[in-house]
Amino acid sequence: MKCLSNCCSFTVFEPVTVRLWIVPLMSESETGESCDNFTDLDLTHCFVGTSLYVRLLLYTRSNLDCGRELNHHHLSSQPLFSLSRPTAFVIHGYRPTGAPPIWINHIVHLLAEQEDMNIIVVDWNKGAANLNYFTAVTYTREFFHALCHPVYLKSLYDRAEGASLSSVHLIGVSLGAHLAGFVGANLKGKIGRITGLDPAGPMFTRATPEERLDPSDAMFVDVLHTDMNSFGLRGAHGHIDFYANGGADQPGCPKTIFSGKSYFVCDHQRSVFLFLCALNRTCTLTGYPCSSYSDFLDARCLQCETFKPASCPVLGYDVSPWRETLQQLGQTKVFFSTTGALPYKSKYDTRTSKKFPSQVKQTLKRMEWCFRMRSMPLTLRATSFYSESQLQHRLNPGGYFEAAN
Ligand SMILES: [Ca+2]
Ligand SMILES: [Ca+2]
Repeated sequence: MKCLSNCCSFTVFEPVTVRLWIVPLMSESETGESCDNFTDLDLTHCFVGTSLYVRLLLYTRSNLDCGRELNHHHLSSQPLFSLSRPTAFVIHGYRPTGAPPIWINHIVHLLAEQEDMNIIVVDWNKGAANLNYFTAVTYTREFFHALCHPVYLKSLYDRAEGASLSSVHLIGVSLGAHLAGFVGANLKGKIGRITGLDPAGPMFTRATPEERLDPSDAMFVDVLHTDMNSFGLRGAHGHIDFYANGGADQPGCPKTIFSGKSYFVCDHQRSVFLFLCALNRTCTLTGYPCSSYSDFLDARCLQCETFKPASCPVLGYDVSPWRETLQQLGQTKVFFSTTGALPYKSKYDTRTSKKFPSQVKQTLKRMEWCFRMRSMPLTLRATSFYSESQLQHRLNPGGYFEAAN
């Protein structure tokens, strides 16, 4: 069935006729330009099921609010697309309601603020909008052919003087993160960067690196985890894996099913909102290398010497201060904690007085850290400046440190 107008009807189960209202794929901008919109579907489409159909919508600083659909096999036929600029592909995930992701316009605008680039929104809403999640997962396997045949993409960059696949950045959300991995793997890992925002867990928990996002899929892979115990994927999958608040549950998200849809999606969606916040520089989310979240909370992971002269890695667009070090390290797990609402302030910053010698500063940092992170009895490790007994502290609910003995 093909819809030629904004409204089409068809029979699902005789004699019930379902009428679908489809938001036009094209609209006019304020200046009268013709714009291509993200595919807007509804629950009825999801119930009936959609087949995979991929659209590439180009945004640049010249057309930030007016997408232009690209020809899959002739990207450069659109005059606004320039191979001399870096290119970011934004790939959404499973869409159980069929509605466009609410964050698409935000991420387009924020990416354009970072630098002058081609921003290509990969609209695979037809395919992602299925009540049956497993159908959407199946589509991810054939996705890269529909997105833009890897051989074509490679030859496009090979032919262009001064252009390189290393200037391509794939940003994938949930299932989109694995899609980005498949595209990257088919390009032999020559894509510059893949950012995976809470890569999807269901159907991927036992996947091999070839079957999911992994560090070999691009020259640099950074991953953010926010819902590992539900819709996200456990484990480390990039050169750097950021674990927000431990990577499983997020502060401010509902704890009971009585909160409705938000109960299910809040932790998972937080990955997008944290990344937007980082792009917007509203929040500075520094990740501290650590073996576990528990050790992080106990302030056992404050060392950033590995990254000198830079500090510890910060979530966001610019990874240049840490990129080479992280590539050499192989895979690094880093942790940070946030508050439960915008601007998702980090609960800890590294400000300490320069008047103190380094060991005292370290102790003060640990005390401040525990003050912020824990509301339970805690023990600080001794340094040569303080005896073990001096470092026994208890944090009371009022927020004051007390000597325990
Ligand atoms: Ca892979
Ligand atoms: Ca969770």
